[in-house]
Amino acid sequence: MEKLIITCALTGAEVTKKQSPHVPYTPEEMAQSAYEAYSAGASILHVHVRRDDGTPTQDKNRFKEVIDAIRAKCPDAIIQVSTGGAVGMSDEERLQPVELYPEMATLDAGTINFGDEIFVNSWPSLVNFATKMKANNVKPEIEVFDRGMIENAVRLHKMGLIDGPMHFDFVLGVPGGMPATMEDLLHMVRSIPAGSTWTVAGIGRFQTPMAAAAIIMGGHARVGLEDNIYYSKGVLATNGQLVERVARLAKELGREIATPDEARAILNIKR
Ligand code: KMH
Ligand code: ZN
Repeated sequence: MEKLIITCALTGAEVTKKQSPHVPYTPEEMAQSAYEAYSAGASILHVHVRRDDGTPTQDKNRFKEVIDAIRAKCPDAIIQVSTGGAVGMSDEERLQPVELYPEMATLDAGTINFGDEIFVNSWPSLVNFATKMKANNVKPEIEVFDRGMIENAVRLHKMGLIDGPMHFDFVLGVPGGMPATMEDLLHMVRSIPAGSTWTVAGIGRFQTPMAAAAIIMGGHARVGLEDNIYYSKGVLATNGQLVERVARLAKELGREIATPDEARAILNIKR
């Protein structure tokens, strides 16, 4: 089995310091939390950015500040910027970090109910996002919250807007999206084109079980405070602790951890 790529979703757009003091906001906090995750075995850092007061933003300058701070501590980590941003942002706002030519960016592959809100990703938006990523040589991580989104990605691939082999992230357990069960994960894995790679991000208490399933099934795992703030019931986690646990589980199960360069080779990313 190929080595395990661990992605750490450092902060997201929704969780707050009120919920957990470990949620990083400032460039310094982001760099420190990224360093702990990277040292524990994360080769990809999934980056959203916040203002100092925690407000989510897609501002290009703020992204640059955060990426520079992370780079100083984690020189070879793969930076994956979010183009999902926060619910309600415009496409132009969300696409700003792609102008920094990151190695990877997320491409959210369809519209879903997202808790009480609606996360809008219309077909014309998907074409727009994929076109910009391709033009800037950015590898998309296709974020899939529901089965039909795989078909949107396949259609973009057939149009020549996403190169193969594609890389998917199944985000399972969002209220409004697919649940985080073994049956659903298996269905997703069987539905992607042959040769594709995949990661799973289980939301909340499903984070560790889904990561364990990925380790066993030959997929890759995403953990981090964006998706889950707890280490165990009622016990808050840091990003470093969440990554460390997955790395430990992988070792116990005989799966080696990919370095950033090994992750680049697996995902076909040329620096
Ligand atoms: N914050 C969510 C609305 C992504 O990073 O691309 C979208 C999200 C997905 O977090
Ligand atoms: Zn995200």
